[in-house]
Amino acid sequence: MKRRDLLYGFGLTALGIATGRPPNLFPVRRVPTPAFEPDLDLTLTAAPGDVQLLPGARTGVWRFSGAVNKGPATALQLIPGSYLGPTIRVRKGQKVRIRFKNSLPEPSIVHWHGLDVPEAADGHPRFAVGTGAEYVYEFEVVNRAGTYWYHPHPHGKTGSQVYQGLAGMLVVADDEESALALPSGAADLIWVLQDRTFDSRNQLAYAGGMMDRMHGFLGNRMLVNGAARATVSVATRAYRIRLLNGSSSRVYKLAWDDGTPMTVIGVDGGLLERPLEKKYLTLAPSQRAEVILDLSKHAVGTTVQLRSAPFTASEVSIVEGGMGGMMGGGGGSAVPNGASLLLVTVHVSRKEASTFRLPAQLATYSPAWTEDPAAPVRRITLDFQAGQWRLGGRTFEMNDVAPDEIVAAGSTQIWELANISGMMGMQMAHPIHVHGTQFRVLSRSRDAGAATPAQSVREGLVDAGWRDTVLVLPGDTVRLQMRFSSFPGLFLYHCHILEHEDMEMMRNLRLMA
Ligand SMILES: [Cu+2]
Repeated sequence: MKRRDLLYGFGLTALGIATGRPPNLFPVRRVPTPAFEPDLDLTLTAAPGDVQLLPGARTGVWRFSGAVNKGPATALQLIPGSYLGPTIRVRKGQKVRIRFKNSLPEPSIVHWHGLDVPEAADGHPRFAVGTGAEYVYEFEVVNRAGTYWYHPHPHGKTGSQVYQGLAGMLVVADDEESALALPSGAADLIWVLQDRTFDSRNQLAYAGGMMDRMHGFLGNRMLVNGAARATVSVATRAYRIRLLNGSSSRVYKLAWDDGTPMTVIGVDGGLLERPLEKKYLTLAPSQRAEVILDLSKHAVGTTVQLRSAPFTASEVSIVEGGMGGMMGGGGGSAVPNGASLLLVTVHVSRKEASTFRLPAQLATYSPAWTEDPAAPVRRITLDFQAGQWRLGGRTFEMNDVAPDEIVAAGSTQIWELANISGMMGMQMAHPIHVHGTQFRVLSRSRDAGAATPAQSVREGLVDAGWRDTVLVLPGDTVRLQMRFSSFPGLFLYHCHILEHEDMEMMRNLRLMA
């Protein structure tokens, strides 16, 4: 072990001592804690590899692979033929240790998106480990049953690492959910929606130039679970489908092509109290939704398609002024935001007796959620100035925390996220993600002078239930009730357009014990 690693392992930074500043207590875990007895002990390795994505040459990717060191072998489930990492299945209350091994040619660190975990297990970019190094995560699953995911979070490299394939699902189960007897096993599907651009040799192309960074990268091919033409063969029964928008910046407005409503049962933080029927379901980057697709009345031989319905690109991206003509609305992609897209073709291929009835009540929030009229209000503007997307007028510094970014762990605040017009009129829809919490959307209002009505994307928004990522449309002010993690430490909030995150539309949040 190197001297530097030893210092980190014992919680001191050499830098802190050398510069005369008080040494930071870095809660870094390079080795397992002897006192922590995990129910589940995994190794998760990130490494280069290749997969057959298109006919012809195999595509080079970076991918997670896993192994179970202790606990049920079913805790890791591969998505066949996909570059996606294994789906990690855990139960609420389980103690989990994950040994992350970085076999990439550059630093990385993993974030468990949506999970409420101690500071040392949250994957802050300052914890990134180099090639050949390990980082040990130890936490108890305290979240409700739901569909979460994991992805890298190194500073400035999150977009390119996720793009190259580093992402996986993390599904939490609990007793309340099990009692509902929702479709399970082969009827519990995961669909990860991503867009990619391939070069003439079938390799992933991630430009990462100025336009892609400003507008967010948009690929020209839709992949679902890594498949380029996703088709699923199903029976005449009900399915639970867990959807993740795993794209860098694309917004999906999801609908079934035969007019079947989207029956939404869950969002980022688990099941809704009651199912919700929507004509469209808007899914922003990093958001999850769970839907029920009941095919019991469909005839064998019929087909249903999941599509992203068209909308005007300016609903999520407004570019005006002198550079408007040059920049366009879609970051130069052949397939701009709002294009009509085929995502999944579902073939009803066999008969199966089905007696599933969707319960009218899915969950009882405990403790019951209430709006707190006495909670302090913090207004945070989202805007574009001097070539930077900003949060509250600021951009990211690795250890920087402003006074209004220090709050008591476990406390409640109202956040008003105001998406205001910036330099040259540039304005985009930003999916804002907050680490270590699931929050509630209280209300969404619209600036009277806002440039576009954004009716179409707005129609599909689901603001009910627990969320860790909210889409703030241009001109919108969204009021959230935050209930911060009870774990003290340094956490993050940021835009989940991965190019915006990498260009530092991100800030620290310090939770005080
Ligand atoms: Cu953004």
